[in-house]
Amino acid sequence: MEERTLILVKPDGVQRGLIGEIIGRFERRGLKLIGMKFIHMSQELAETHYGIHKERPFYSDLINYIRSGPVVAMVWTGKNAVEAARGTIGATNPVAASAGTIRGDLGMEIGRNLVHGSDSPENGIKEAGYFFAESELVDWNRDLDSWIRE
Ligand code: IDP
Ligand code: MG
Repeated sequence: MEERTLILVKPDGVQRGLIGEIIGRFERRGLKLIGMKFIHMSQELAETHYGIHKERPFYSDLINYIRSGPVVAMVWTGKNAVEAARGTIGATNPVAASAGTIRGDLGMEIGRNLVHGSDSPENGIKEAGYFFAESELVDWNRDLDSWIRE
């Protein structure tokens, strides 16, 4: 299976009208979109998705943040999709994120950092499965691929 990453445009990105701006960056990078939905995450989905952070002091704020409005959930695929997407997203704290990244260009605070991206190929597969049934993911040929991939 091709490497996958689960990307969320978080509620601040949606509220600020940055959905297109954020999606455009992944699209232009050369990642390939195979699934997308616009949802308000349930408490259960939020707790599953952020289960690894349960013991962290910011956990309840994080759950409230991710459930404070709708999110755009997407699965993007490609060779090294996880690492490429993390690079496009930038460091967790937008203040420390490099200019040219989503967070470095558009964010100011760690608790409003606009976007989620899976942190390993294993978690990419796992997190994609929290949000999408396999039947909701689209297998398609992108004519441009020979200009993006060797
Ligand atoms: P990541 O999103 O860059 O992978 P993680 O360490 O996995 O960062 O943290 C998950 C999310 O939790 C972050 O994107 C951010 O929204 C939030 N978060 C992380 N650390 C802090 C913090 O110190 N204060 C408030 N929120 C935090
Ligand atoms: Mg993370």
